[in-house]
Amino acid sequence: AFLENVITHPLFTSGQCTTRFIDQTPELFHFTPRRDRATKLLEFLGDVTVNGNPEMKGRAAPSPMPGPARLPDCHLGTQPPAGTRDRLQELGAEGFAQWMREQKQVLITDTTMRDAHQSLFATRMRTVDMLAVAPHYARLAPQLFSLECWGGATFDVAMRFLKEDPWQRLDELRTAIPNTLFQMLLRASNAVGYTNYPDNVVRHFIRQAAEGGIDLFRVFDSLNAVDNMRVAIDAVRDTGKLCEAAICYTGDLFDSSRRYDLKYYVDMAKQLELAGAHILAIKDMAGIAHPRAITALVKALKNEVGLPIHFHTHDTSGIAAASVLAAVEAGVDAVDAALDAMSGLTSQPNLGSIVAALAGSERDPGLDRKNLQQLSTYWEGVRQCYAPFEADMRAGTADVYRHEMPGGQVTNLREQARSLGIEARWPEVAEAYAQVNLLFGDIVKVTPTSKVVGDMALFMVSNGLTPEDVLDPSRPIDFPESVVSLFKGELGTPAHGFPAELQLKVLKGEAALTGRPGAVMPPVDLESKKAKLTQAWGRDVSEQELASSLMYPKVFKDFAEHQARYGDVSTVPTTAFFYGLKEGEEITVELERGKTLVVQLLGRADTDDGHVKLFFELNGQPRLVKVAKDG
Ligand code: 3PY
Ligand code: ZN
Repeated sequence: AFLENVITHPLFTSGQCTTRFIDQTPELFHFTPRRDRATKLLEFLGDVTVNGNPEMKGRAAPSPMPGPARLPDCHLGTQPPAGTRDRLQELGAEGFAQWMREQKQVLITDTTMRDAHQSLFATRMRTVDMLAVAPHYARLAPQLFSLECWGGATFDVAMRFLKEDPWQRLDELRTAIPNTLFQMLLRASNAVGYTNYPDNVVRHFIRQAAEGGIDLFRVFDSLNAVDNMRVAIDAVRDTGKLCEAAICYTGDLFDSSRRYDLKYYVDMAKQLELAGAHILAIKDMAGIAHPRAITALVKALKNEVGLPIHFHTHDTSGIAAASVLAAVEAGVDAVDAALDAMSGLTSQPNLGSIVAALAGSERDPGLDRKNLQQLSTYWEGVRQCYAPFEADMRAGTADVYRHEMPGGQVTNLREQARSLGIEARWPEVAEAYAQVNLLFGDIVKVTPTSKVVGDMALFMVSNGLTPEDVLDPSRPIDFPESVVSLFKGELGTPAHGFPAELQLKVLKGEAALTGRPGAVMPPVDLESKKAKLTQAWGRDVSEQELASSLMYPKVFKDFAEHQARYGDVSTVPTTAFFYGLKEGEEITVELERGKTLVVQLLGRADTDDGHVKLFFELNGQPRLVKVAKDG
């Protein structure tokens, strides 16, 4: 390394060095050891083995450690049969929507790779576990309408906690599953973040997602503000992909004390149709559209709008499958479900059971039940690795009709409560959540507004505040930042506005935005942002990485640093990623297509200087890694 530093130094190469060159050029002694990918990988495994994955702090590892999940028994040598993606390519977006309306079967979306794990174990499912079963999906379930496999919280969590590139996940899944529509959840102008982005950033993100492999964008706004959805709707349409615009279901259609009635939804649906949606989603993020409500809603929408309708719900109540079947009965065109082993509780209702219930009927979804069972068996094995992230929930609960928490939020909010040391007071948090909704004027609660309601609920419980205390003008309150931002109108403004007195108190006299937040945000100079990133990283930065950085600057930076230090860790088997290796344990890691490493931990020894020496065998060769012990 020293010699290399000498012969590459500019003074040396220009022939200008003197005899004092070595003494006067200290940088010759700065060695940046060239670490190949295998070395980086061993360092990562070494660090997790010695210090643990920081993500696992305070969580008990599963015991016994789960073995590999059982893959379906299917021949992968054949071309996958044509599916909905081929149909979209053939018919175009408008033609595809027309096909959806005209055909009889109920179309089924599998949410396992997005909402199901977001809702059951805080979005922690890793790419490697999806990728192993992906080619099987393409062959065993080509009749599926779509796979929801991207967007929502997956983008953030992939980089922040899993140290994976979400774009790479999309690309690899796309290669493995060429035939079925890929669906993502897009929070309109909040894209895949928690705050509004400038219009050109939203457009740029959608273009990258479409090019990266997304075929169907489910677009929603967290306050049901159609004006806030137009930028995203137009951008999706420009890509030629399917634009599914969502109405977020809130409250109870039949409860006259609530503001969300049939007319409200029908009006919104008509606006979305005019705005250019190809498909209409009923997004029941909390799972509170009970069978009677969904029947009335689907019938009304079928009568009043010409779009195919796609129903999304969660099983938090324990009776969501009844709503799915009611929606099918009422003529809905497509429904969401999660494969059996990943269904129920805060996730989607059970896909295999819905298919069984409809088998032989006029609307039989035409999926092979034995094949679905094999896929589910695989997920059952995968789920065990993520047990430490699951909320200890054993049964459905009718309480969801009162608090209206989105399924995807329950595990996260419990997690936040845990980190504040108030997890044992969960029933009070749920109660406070319902109170905050009323304090805020009965709003739609879905990411990001649901997060604001959750923040405020935790704030009230931790500080022992009642709704009366919150409203009391003589009691000063330092509201959480997210609450201030909501009342400033930074996520938009509900059609009925915010309650004036509380808004005054929260904003302490500051003015609020009233229009669409994106309308007053200057565009970002994308070229110069990219140039800055290129300079900072000393390498080419892709448009996708630019999009990651625009969404989450700090998270992206930390992720890119991790990647520079340890390489791509997405292919490390999940137990090794979270729990490290035990002595004697052997794993295989695919570094790139056709290049597989076999890694075994042979033994370990503590040193006197606070390090641990790990003795690995890498493809049969001994390798020593020395890891500093944390703290
Ligand atoms: C998300 O935005 O991530 C959601 O799942 C909302 O329901
Ligand atoms: Zn959902």
